[in-house]
Amino acid sequence: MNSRLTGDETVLWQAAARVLDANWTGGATVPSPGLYPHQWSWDSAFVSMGLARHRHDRAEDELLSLFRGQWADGLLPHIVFNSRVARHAYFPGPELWDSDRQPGAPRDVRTSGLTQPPLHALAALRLHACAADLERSRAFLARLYPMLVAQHRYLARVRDLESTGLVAICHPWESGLDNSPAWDRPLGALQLPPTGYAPRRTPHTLPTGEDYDRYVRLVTLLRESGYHPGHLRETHPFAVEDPLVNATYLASTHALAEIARIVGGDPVPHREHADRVHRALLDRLWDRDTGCFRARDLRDGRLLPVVTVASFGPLLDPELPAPVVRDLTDLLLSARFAGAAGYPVPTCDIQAPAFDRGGYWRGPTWINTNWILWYGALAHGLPVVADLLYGSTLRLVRQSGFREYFDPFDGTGRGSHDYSWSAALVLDLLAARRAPQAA
Ligand code: 2M8
Repeated sequence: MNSRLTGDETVLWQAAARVLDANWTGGATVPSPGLYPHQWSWDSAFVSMGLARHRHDRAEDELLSLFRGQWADGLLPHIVFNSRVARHAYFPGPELWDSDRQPGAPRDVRTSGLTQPPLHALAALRLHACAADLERSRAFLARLYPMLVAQHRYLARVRDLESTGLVAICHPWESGLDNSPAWDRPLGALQLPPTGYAPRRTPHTLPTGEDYDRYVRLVTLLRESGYHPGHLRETHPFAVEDPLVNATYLASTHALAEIARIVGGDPVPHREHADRVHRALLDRLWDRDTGCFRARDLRDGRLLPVVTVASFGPLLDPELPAPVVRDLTDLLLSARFAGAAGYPVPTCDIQAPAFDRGGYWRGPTWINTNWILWYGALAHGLPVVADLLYGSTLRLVRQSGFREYFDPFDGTGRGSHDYSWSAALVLDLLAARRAPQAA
């Protein structure tokens, strides 16, 4: 047991708050100062929800800082680089992306050219739900709303590659679950030039050198096309509709409707769009045979075979039909996921050959995916599942600290220490229990 964290909830709260204080750089939060020294997109969405419980002003600054990186077409980049950080502190740094040569990218800050799961409208609404000063919070939402609308418009216009209602990711990094076994098949099909060109990574991160060559190859293709929508649509070799990404997109579209209502905008187009995404999720990614959602590879039209934690992402859909919720819950509690793990939820089906208990996104339990499933379970009135996730998540950090990820069988902490979203989401969980109306 980690002696710092065995005390009551106040002890846990204070320790989580200390992590967020330490990782605050003055305008935003880094996921981990040593390993990820810039600002990441979905990290900031999670972090803002924790900050909202601790330093509300910082929660708003966190999101505003991220949106400094937004491109003219609405793309919200997955990394906003801090120019004060040494050039070699993180690979791939700004030079791989060349954002400063893209006419639509911001002039005063360098960014990546990819996205990440769009949880930001959901996060912004959650900030509002626990704001003490509602007038100030409403003004914040009014300022953020057009940026969120632009983010969603980009996704609908540029990433809905087959006009289905769902958005496609064009790189595994866009899923947030970088080396998930779900991507093995499309990545394996990628033609690589004869020489690798990604530098070796620090030993603790698990994607191998060859994975990195593939990741860098995909970025190079995007950059050389000028991040052009036509390239994404017609030629880019990695194009996948992922259930978790689309579930966050749907949840945030609902949140956008609510934000529109709060700031005096029109919620109706957002509601209509949410309905379209909801139907497309069921039509295109629900697999009746396996009783779960699976990612679809747009390049060959087939569903990808490996079932991962992303398969449960659509629990974020408030209108998911009851039989679908039942099938998902059965699978989640089965020996393929929570049923055989002491510290659920593993990020990959334990019975899949690709499962790896220590392999980054290939098996370990992560706090953010647990939080997403907890949030979805609450929305569907599944208190037993929500309690299981709540208890397992707090047990992990009490035992091993705010680590990046955890062994799903024995709870051993792995990856970086004092990882921001692990701390932030613990604050959100603890606060939600104290004041359930804000959950
Ligand atoms: C990891 O991703 C970055 C690339 O974006 C990396 O491997 O260097 C993932 O865990 C991702 O989900 C996360 O947002 C990021 C920063 O915490 O790290």
